[in-house]
Amino acid sequence: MNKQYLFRYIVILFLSLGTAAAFHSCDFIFTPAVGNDETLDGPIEGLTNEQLRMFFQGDEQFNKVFSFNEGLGPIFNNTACGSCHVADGKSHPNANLKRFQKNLGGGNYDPLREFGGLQLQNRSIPNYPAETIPPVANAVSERSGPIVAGLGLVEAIPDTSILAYADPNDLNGDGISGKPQLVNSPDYLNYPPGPYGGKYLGRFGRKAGAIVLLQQTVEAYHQDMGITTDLIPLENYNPLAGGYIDPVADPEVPGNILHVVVFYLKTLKPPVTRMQNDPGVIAGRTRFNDIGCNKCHVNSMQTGFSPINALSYKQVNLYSDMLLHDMGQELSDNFIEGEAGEMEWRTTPLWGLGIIQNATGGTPYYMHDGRTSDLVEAIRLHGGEAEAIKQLFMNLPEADKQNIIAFLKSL
Ligand code: HEC
Ligand code: HEC
Ligand SMILES: [Ca+2]
Ligand SMILES: [Ca+2]
Ligand SMILES: [Ca+2]
Ligand SMILES: [Ca+2]
Repeated sequence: MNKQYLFRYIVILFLSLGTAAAFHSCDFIFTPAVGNDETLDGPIEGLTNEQLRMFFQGDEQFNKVFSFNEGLGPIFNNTACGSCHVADGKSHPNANLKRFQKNLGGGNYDPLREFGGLQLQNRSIPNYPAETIPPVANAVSERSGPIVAGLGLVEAIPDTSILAYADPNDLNGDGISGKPQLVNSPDYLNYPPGPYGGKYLGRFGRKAGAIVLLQQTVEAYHQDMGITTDLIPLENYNPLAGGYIDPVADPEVPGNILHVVVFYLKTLKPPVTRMQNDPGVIAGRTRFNDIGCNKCHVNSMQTGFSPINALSYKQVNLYSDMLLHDMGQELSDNFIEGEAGEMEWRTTPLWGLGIIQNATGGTPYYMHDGRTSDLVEAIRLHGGEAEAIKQLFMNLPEADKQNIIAFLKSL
């Protein structure tokens, strides 16, 4: 389960055998997080023993593969959280999920609930039909699972810090109009009316539709795996096939398991940077900020108070403003989600970018649906609000472009 600890142990063993000289770089040995920087898995520093115990329980549950006898389905997309967030990283595009709706124009849509909208569950248990996308759907949003590391820190960033970057009407005239996703809290969270006209600031998901990690987790169990929890105890079934009684009493996952999985997400360490002393990386960072990539990919924010000490008042180098941006026609999914229109996406945090290929067979996949494995192409796909800054990138001398790429891969 934990390569990095084994690795540390081996390093210590080597040191005590006096063979340290066998390593060609001292850096390699004395970096505090040796081995830690090649994997997204692992706890954030500063957890108590009790918290570490919960973390490891959560890790196990996150990777637990559900079977029919344990409540999987009747309809589902995949059998474990870890099947889509492989090693806590991004999913392979063949594990993408799809949401559909009928976009009626002018910001209106029909969620097509009678056909199982909004999420397509394309798999099912034996003798029960999976869903298909009905022909009336004119919007299909295909999404790959994002990196889940570091999200406890992201959750602990105060709303005000994120909203400080919002400029929905571009009043400062820089062409960037970050917009907050504002959503109603689902009944099962039992929240009071939110601070923004009754709504809350959404942060999680590709269009930032979920407010907190608990919500994201409950919905993932229910929608992605067909697993009921005490927050959503009713099965998700295919409306065209009718209700379904399975052999497993609901909730299929008890509250304490839900709790450790959420705790695990909260306390997964943020991705660890690499090659920070490389001259190309240093130059790339400067260029990245000079040409304005950081207007959306805000380098860092600060957490506020958290009941989990390790998350309190920490710098978070997430490279995102956590806001929605119009990214142009080429990235449109024609799909509306809350405040997010067809062309709008939440700025993807860029941390972990350099190691995501470790979990997907050596090939990385970028953008919301994993459509490209090439970072330059990922940047070229930026349109809309990012068009002008993308052009600045495209017009850079080749060496500067390569430095920016090296910088991205160091995150
Ligand atoms: C079928 C694949 C799949 C499965 C299974 C799955 N996820 Fe996800 N996950 C996704 C996708 C796709 C998204 C983006 C969703 C969106 O855009 O709304 C996501 C988003 C998330 C996020 C938010 C990430 C971010 O950057 O905002 C978290 C946290 C998360 N999933 C946790 C879980 C947990 C916990 C489980 C298991 C209970 C799980 N997921 C199961 C595909 C999956
Ligand atoms: C207007 C805001 C904005 C600007 C400016 C911007 N980005 Fe992005 N970036 C985004 C959004 C939003 C996404 C997610 C788009 C998607 O997945 O469809 C994204 C995605 C990315 C990704 C893919 C990440 C992944 O894991 O899939 C990379 C790499 C990236 N941006 C790099 C850059 C670089 C380099 C620049 C400067 C040349 C830049 N961005 C400028 C908003 C922006
Ligand atoms: Ca079930
Ligand atoms: Ca459905
Ligand atoms: Ca602006
Ligand atoms: Ca059941």
